[in-house]
Amino acid sequence: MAFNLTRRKFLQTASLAAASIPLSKVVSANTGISKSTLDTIGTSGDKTVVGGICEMCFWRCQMVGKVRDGRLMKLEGNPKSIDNGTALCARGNAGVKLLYDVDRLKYPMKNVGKRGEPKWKRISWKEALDECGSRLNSTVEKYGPQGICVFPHGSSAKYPMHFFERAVGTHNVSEASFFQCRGVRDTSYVATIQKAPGEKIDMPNTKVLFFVGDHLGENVHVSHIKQYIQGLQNGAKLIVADPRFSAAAAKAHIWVQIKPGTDTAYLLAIMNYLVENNKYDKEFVEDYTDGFDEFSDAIKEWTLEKAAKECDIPAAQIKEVADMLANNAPNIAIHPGRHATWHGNDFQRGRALACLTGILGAYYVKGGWVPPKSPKLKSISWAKEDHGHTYDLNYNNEDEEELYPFKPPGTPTELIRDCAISGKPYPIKSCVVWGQNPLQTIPKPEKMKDLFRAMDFVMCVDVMPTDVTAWADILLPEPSYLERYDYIKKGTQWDLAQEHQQYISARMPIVPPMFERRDQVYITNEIAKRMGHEDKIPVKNIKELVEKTLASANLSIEQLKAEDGIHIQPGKDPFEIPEDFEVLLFNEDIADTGHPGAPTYLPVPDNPKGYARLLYGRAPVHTFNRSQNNIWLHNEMPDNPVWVNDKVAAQLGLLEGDTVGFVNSEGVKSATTTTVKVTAGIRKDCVYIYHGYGSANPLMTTGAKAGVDDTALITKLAIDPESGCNGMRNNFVKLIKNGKVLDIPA
Ligand SMILES: Nc1nc2c(c(=O)[nH]1)N[C@H]1C(S)=C(S)[C@@H](COP(=O)(O)OP(=O)(O)OC[C@H]3O[C@@H](n4cnc5c(=O)[nH]c(N)nc54)[C@H](O)[C@@H]3O)O[C@H]1N2
Ligand SMILES: Nc1nc2c(c(=O)[nH]1)N[C@H]1C(S)=C(S)[C@@H](COP(=O)(O)OP(=O)(O)OC[C@H]3O[C@@H](n4cnc5c(=O)[nH]c(N)nc54)[C@H](O)[C@@H]3O)O[C@H]1N2
Ligand code: SF4
Ligand SMILES: [Mo]
Repeated sequence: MAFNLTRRKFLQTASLAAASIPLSKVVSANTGISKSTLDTIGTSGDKTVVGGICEMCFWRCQMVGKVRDGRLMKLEGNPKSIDNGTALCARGNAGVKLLYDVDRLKYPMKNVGKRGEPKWKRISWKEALDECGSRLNSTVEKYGPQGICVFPHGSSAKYPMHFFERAVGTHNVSEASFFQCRGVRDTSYVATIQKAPGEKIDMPNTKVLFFVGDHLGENVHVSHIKQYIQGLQNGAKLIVADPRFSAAAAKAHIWVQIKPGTDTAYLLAIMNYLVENNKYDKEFVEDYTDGFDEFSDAIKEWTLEKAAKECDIPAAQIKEVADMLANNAPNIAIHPGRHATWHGNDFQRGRALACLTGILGAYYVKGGWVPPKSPKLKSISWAKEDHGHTYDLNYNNEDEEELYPFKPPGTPTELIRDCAISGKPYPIKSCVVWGQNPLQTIPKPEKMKDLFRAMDFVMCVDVMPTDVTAWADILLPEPSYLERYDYIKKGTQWDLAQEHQQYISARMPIVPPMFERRDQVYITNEIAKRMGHEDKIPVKNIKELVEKTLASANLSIEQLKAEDGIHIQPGKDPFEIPEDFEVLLFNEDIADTGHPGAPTYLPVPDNPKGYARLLYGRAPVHTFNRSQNNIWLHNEMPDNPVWVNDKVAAQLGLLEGDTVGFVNSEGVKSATTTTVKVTAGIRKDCVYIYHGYGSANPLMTTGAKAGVDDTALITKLAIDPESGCNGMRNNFVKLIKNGKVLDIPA
């Protein structure tokens, strides 16, 4: 390295996430903004380029790049940011290594071998686009627009997604961030408080933080982590319900080692106790809620004792938690969750979290759930047309979505996969994958392969050769987030107690794109021209899209650059309760669809004899599989050891560091092995691995075959009945050591 710092030291100073340093040391107590390393490293000749917006994950922190002779040397948080400040996490810092990763896709490629066993031939952009245009066209001509399915994710996938949804007219669009992530959280809150909740809790100013499965610290989003740490520094009590001793559980005042899948029973018992003992916020309930009587009737059965048995935790601890919440209400922050697709009973858990917040009056108050008011900008994209499908987060969708009345926007993944594989009720024959890796992020990956096999045409736009790219007929390379214009990041200052401020920033390239990579607007427009939609093209190029969006706030790229990449303006009071705000403790619309109108616990299947439940979560220094080939991050966490309870390990004769493989209850074996982590920090009935490892694509020369792929073992679906989202945690495994399958003791 050119700097006079070793790589390891560099990562440590820079990283919020590196497990070796306590977060509180990185973040200063007053501002939460760590001192910029800008002054201490790099040489004076380095040029600072503003306008960077990270996309190593989807939190999108604001950055600057230090560029020397046209080469990016280092990324830092933008000192002007009132959100992430000068802090980036380990992954954000390591973006440099994605940029220059030699394995990255460089040219358009055509697969002249088989899907899944590709032989790549470099072709020209014209050839590639002609083929995409004509193949997609012929699908539309033969089968109609719904014959195309789209799996998008990330900032570069929005424009093409809108093209296929709005101009072409297919509703078969399934975003990973909805159907495998937060869609069910959003619709459960919409069905309760008319709004998607975000992660909008006022943590810095709260008295009690309540996390149900949120593992902040391993789940790393910089400004969110800053809020969390500030809350703890300000003396907030922390309650964490998690079957595992997560990074958050390690900081908790109360760790609830709950049996997986039973969280709704737990929340209902807390609420029932509060109601029965008159410990809820009567005034708030009177003024702002609806359906209290039906609600309190419906949850009556959930005594502390009943829940204690169901959740396998002490009744006294449930009471302790309930009292801690009630004694500090309304200044309590109940985290709405983020990755909420767990066990297929997730809509009801979301409803329970939202109702608990309601009966304790913790909406729009200091330390409670508060939605900061962001600047308004016009969305510049393909015009919406009437194709008979909905575009918004609106839970009363019509037609085929009646199956899942509280589904997020788009079509549930399973409906698309079933339709594509069976050809019923209609054929789906082309597939567009853009910034999603469904072979490692959608349960039952073999079914995904069946979908690809059933296609006439598969195109994929990506930056790395991840698993899904091996299934494309045409593979197109995009510039990374460091080489392109696109995303507008807007928001408010991270601490609501500070003066209300808003910001607007736009992603601008830190270095120009290399090789033959082309951005989303170029690719989409060229395909649109070839599919007869030229007249609808909304912008000529990506820069125009950014300019037009900024213009709606009287800004321009030039002005943003002059303002160091971030425009800051006065904000609005986030605590003001909207006129139509209402917490629907009982929701008649839900009851009308045949689902429970009051939050209800739906039990999940128990472990089959001899199996442990497979749990998974975030690796603090990786983002899913997308960062596995990043050499800095790989070196920090090269594989994902499986957490095994110490007593179970003793019974099985397993030692720390033993090599093991997995077999699940449907007979699927892991393709790779990992090592054992023996710990008292996990329940006996489950094992845990970090998600995103074990890539099968050998073209990722660092990341391939590192660790075990959790998704490959997630072969049983658990579809949430209200939302159609994919639960993933009703899968059960045994460990294999030296070829011997070990039964997990009951
Ligand atoms: N088993 C299991 N499955 C999960 C989860 C889990 O914890 N366990 N988590 C779920 C959650 S919360 C989510 S949000 C989803 C995420 O699901 P995905 O969006 O599928 O996850 P990523 O790994 O981010 O994969 C995205 C793909 O985008 C590519 N990519 C990265 N940058 C760019 C870019 O700039 N342009 C383009 N075109 N492509 C790019 C990557 O190389 C990768 O192939 O996964 C869900 N699925
Ligand atoms: N470093 C890093 N940070 C990330 C990401 C990343 O890829 N890497 N991805 C981002 C994204 S897109 C998302 S959606 C978020 C997800 O982050 P979160 O929403 O916080 O995490 P999950 O993956 O849902 O949850 C994992 C935790 O749930 C616990 N758990 C498992 N089953 C149960 C259960 O039945 N009940 C309870 N109470 N707990 C249970 C696990 O033990 C684990 O600690 O992280 C974000 N942050
Ligand atoms: S949390 Fe980390 S990876 Fe995510 S956007 Fe911020 S710096 Fe990048
Ligand atoms: Mo997510």
